[in-house]
Amino acid sequence: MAVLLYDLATADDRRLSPFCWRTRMALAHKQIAHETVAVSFTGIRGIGDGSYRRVPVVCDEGYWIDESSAIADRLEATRSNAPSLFGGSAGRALSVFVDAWATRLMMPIGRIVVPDIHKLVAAEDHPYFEQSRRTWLGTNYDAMRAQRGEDLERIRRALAPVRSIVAAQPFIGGETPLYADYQVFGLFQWARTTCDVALIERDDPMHPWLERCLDLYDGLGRSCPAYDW
Ligand SMILES: N[C@@H](CCC(=O)N[C@@H](CS)C(=O)NCC(=O)O)C(=O)O
Repeated sequence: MAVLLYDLATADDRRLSPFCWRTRMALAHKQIAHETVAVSFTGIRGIGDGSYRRVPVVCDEGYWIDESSAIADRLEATRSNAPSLFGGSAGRALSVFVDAWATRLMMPIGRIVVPDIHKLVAAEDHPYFEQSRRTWLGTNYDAMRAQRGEDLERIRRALAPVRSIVAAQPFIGGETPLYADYQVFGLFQWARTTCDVALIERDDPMHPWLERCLDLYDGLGRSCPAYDW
């Protein structure tokens, strides 16, 4: 197999990483045949030459690369005959903006999903996962759960700009998706593969967009266990 994607997985093979989902969707968008290699949190250090601390990591015909945005750039540059991930320089700039915007949602979503992810990760990951997430989020699982309602409100308010776009057109990219869609979709995959708290309600105008993203590439987003919000 020419292309391998090292993809974060829980003990029951839920593919939970928002960043790996960006890359998985980008690979499908670019019509690149690939295989995924499931890794646990503590398994990341065993990838390649042992220097990686985060996934996604891709081995593209022997060329190793990490960082989801760098991977997207490489796929765009090396597969110029396949559909574009950005649709030109304006779409590439849009993705930089969406990356920064999505990063601001990581903490409130993290506080919602992390206590549930703890129950799903491999047993050998438990001590590392609890300590690292406590450091990142600055609080313990009970306090995260207590804050869920407030975080949910914050997330739903923060989704307003994307909501208004996808209420008016099928995808952020227009009639068809761009990488910006996958950047936002990754956040939803992180949550729906691990947590029964729905980030959006069924009557939210973002819900049809989420369904459209889930339908892409023969239902790729539905290919691992997840909650049906
Ligand atoms: N900026 C990186 C972020 C990647 C990242 O944070 N990946 C998480 C999974 S979502 C990870 O590998 N975490 C490993 C850990 O926390 O030990 C990217 O865009 O690829």
